[in-house]
Order: sequence, then C-alpha cells, then structure tokens
Amino acid sequence: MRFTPAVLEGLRGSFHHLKTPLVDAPAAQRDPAVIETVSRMLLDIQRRGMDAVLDYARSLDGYSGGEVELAPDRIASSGDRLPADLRAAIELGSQRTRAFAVEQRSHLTGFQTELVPGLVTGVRYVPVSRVGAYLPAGRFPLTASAFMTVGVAKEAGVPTVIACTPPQPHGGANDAVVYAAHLSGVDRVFVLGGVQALAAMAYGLLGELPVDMLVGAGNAFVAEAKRQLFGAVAIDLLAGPSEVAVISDETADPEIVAADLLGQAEHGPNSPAALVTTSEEHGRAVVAAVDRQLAGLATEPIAGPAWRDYGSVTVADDRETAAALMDDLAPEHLEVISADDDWYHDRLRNYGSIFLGPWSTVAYSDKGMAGTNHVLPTAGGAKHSAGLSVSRFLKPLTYQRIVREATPELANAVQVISDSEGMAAHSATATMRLATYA
Ligand code: HSO
Ligand code: ZN
Repeated sequence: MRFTPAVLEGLRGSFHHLKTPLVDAPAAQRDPAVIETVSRMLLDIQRRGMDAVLDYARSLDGYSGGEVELAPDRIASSGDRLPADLRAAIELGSQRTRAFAVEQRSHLTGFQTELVPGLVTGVRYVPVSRVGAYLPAGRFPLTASAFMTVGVAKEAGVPTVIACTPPQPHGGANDAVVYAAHLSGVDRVFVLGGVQALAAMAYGLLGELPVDMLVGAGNAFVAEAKRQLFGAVAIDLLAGPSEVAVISDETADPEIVAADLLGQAEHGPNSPAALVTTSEEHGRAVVAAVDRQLAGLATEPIAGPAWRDYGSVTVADDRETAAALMDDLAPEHLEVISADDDWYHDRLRNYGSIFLGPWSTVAYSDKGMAGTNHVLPTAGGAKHSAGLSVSRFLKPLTYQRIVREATPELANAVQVISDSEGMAAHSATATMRLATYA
C-alpha cells in the first residue's frame, strides 16, 4: 500500500498530509536472498523428496525424528486441551465462517442458456480436487486462518484438504490452530513448516497426490515458495504485511479510529496503516490518540515502528478526493466511519474487504466472527484481485451442446474464418458436419 507520485501529482492542492505519506514503501519488494534460498530448497526437495523435507525440518524447525502427521485422535482431542472460553470462541468463528461460505456457495449455481435455437451453453462450478493449506503458527498463530482456508475450501466442495502447520518451540502443533482446522473439516494435518511444507504438499510427498492449489499466509519464505510453485499449482494470493486504511470524518470517534489503525499495525513493524480524512481537526485528534494508545500497548515494540515508519494521515478537501486517494491505495482492509458511509460504499472500487460504520472493526473479520475471509490482497493487489472465498476454489467450467438446427450458421462462419487463417483441419471439422448432417 503506498501513495504513488502520480497520485500526489494528480491531486496536488486538494489535500495535505499531517503525517508523511508513504512513497514506494518496500512492502511489496522481494529480497533476492529469499528468492535464491527458496529456489535452492525447492530444487533439492524435488530431487530428494521426503529426505530433503525432513532435513530442512531438522535444521530449520528443530524436528528430531518421528511421524510428521498428526494422528486423527490428536486432531480430534485438540479442543480438550484448550480453555473453555477459547474453545467456544473458535467454535463460533468456525460456524460463522462456514455459514457465510455456505451462503456464497448457494449463489454460485451456474447457468444454462440457449443462445440461438440448437446452441445450448452453460457454466458448471466444479471444485478443485485437492487443496493444501498452510496454517501459520509463528509469532502470532492466527487461529482463524484454518476457517478461511480449510473451512471455505470444504464448503466449496473440495474433496481433499490437507494442512501443514509449523512445530511449536516445545515440538508438536498449536492446539488452537489444530482445533480450528478440525472444526473446519480438515482431512489430514502435518506438523511441518515453511518452504518444506509447501513443497511437500505441492510435490505430493505426504502420501497424497500433489495438491492442485496452495492457500494460506506465511512469512516471506512461504510467500516466495508459493510464487515459485505457482503454475504447477494454483495459489490464493501472495500476501505481504497486513494493512489497514480508514476513511473518517468529524463524526467519528478519534479513539476508535486510532485503536483500529493500531489493530493491524501490530502485525509487523512494516504493516502500513493509513487514515484519509476530510477533517483536519479529526486527523490531528487521531494522531494524538494513536500516540496515547501506543504508550500502553503490549505490542508497542511492533506497532510503534509500524506507525512511525508506515503510518500516514492525509486530509482531503472533500469526500470525492478522499475516495480517489483510497482507490489508489487499494488497501487490504478499509474502514469507513463517516456521515457518508453509503456514499463511500457505492463509490469505492479497490479494497480487500470493507468495514462500514463505527461498530464494524477489522478484527471481527480477522478472527472469523464476521463470516468474511481474512485472506485478502495486500500491497495494492486489491486493484486487480479479490480475497479468498468459495469462488476461488471453484472452476467455472463451460459446456456446449450444439444440434443440427444451429449447425449451418456456425459451420459456415467457422469455415470462412478458418480458411482465411489457413487452418485447413479446423475448416474440415465444420465442412464435414455441413456435408453430413445439415
Ligand atoms: N489481518 C490478517 C488476519 C488476522 N489478523 C488474523 C489477526 N488474526 C490478514 O487479513
Ligand atoms: Zn489482523
């Protein structure tokens, strides 16, 4: 997420910054050392298979032998090892996310249409066969990731969904993450992390055929592995640091806006948080509130640098300018807290997910309670892509049934075009039908 010089140029004079805008934030840049390491590891795993996977697990994740797959009873009992309130919250998030996915699936029913008499065409939505989900469990375990990847894939109708999650410092998997995966309907869980986990799923090294699609967020190495495996498999998207942007005006509570900016800034010291407001007074109040709240925040060592280096506050002259700026940022999460929420909702085009009004905060979606997905495009990707959802696991397959009635018109036109291109065999497929059946 960044302000590009072009936008600054185009809108010059209609807004000013209370806090430095980000020009060319390095969020989306790729590190050559990461690219090189990942490609070396993938090549090695392709050659040596599971031996290489376990070597990397040993050297990078402290694996010390034994089965990497979690036994079904370990998976099923993962909830028993959690505090009751956490267990209940995970159950709620799982249900909510599934309910939204079920509803979306019911709208993707396909269609059939007879374009002209005798030419019947249509679309059937068919799920991919095998999905591999990466469930991160590093600095922050992101429990709800399993709902977003495994749960949504299952509701889309994907028959086989396997998951990998990195081992914890004491060994074994994170019980909350495993319980979330279990409730989401996961078929198998492996305690494997990073590049080796993605490669094992993509190359079919886990006693399963290679997966068709890899989903789920991770660190820079995980993202790079997905990028390099893309083509052999589909991927959801390449996630960079989590972002939040807010459009608010003088009707919004600065404390709420500040809390929501920090709510995502704590993801990492390079997580962008941007406010665009039509009220300078409100903007200044938010900056003050952020500073105040940061002082008492347990994750200040992360959120502080994020806000100082990647935070921005921009005052726009009017709502149209604010909307134009925001569409150029194309943030992962966008909150709108203003007197014109519906106007903004109609007007805005580029964001991963939008949160309307002061009661709608990003964390509700992050943790699965809103039902919507939290795997969303970052670094401006919202200009061209949407986040993960049921539709991403479905292939809209087309079909056609053409009968005699429609043949003369189709065959004649195909013959003419094929002949003009010199494609004799194409032409013959039409000619033959004309001669035989028409
Ligand atoms: N904001 C992250 C998801 C998340 N945050 C989960 C906390 N938990 C990406 O949308
Ligand atoms: Zn978050």
